[in-house]
Amino acid sequence: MTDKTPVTILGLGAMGAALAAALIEAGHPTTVWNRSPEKAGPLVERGATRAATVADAAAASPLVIACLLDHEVVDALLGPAADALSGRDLVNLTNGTPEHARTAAAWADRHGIAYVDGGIMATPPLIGGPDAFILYSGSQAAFDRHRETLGELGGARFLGEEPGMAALYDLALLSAMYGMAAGVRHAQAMVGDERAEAFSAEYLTPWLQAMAGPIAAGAAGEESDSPLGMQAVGLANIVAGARGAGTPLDLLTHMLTPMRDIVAAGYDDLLPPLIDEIATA
Ligand code: FVH
Repeated sequence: MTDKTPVTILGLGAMGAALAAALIEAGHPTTVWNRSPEKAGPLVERGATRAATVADAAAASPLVIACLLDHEVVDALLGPAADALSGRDLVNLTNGTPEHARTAAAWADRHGIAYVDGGIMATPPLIGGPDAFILYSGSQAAFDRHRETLGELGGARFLGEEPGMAALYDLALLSAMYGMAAGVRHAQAMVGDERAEAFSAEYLTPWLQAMAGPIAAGAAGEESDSPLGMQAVGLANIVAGARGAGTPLDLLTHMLTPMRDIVAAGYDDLLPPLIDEIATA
């Protein structure tokens, strides 16, 4: 016997399987369901119970966690299981928009289901470890009931009862990640494939780690030690250097337009060469 809350996981893709594994590891009675049932095998070997249907899985636990491909799949699977979910707490960790979250919360409310939407800020191997955190918004009561259980998956951060907040922050953080990934690829392309690995390990990773804080603070309006005029000149040099290295300039062009406006607004003496550089990018 255990006093740990029984949990159901719907969806055993890379992430759902990691969530289930962390809960089993923490001692929660864990019921799993997946469209392709064979994916439950390794989890059953570790102690999970495989449910034959979504409704059976939902009925097995007071806390049901969905981690599926997208909200269309969630709707298709959970719609017919609404009666089984009624009276339970549903935490939906499927990636989606704030509008998806609000629609799901309204649907849950109509069926007597307490709904919490979530955004996972981790990759599957990080789940359950110190670097994982998960954003939640929606029913405060349901979140409070399961704060400890959800904490087994990674740091649990509640953003309030507006159901779309977790999705909004999730998508904003992901947009920063994809922007960074594009910048990394651009930097690696500039130095060339043969140097990319050593360059990344020795210089790029420490550089990005050191810069993340100052960049976020500067974008949030904190005073910067790096004057805009200097940055505009530097950006023009990056464009010229990338062109010299034969690297496509697409990534830089979206930064050049606002920079051109900034330069036009206050750096008249820098304007002609920068406009030339930018105009030909
Ligand atoms: N993996 C990651 O790095 C990210 C980290 C941040 C959060 N995301 C989101 O988590 C959701 C699930 O992602 P995933 O990594 O588990 O994705 P997959 O491995 O592709 O698994 C998809 C699951 O969805 C099931 N599924 C897909 N289509 C259907 C359908 N038509 N009917 C029923 N189930 C469906 C799929 O089932 P199966 O293919 O195994 O039968 C998997 O269980 C996602 O929102 C990420 O954005 C992960």
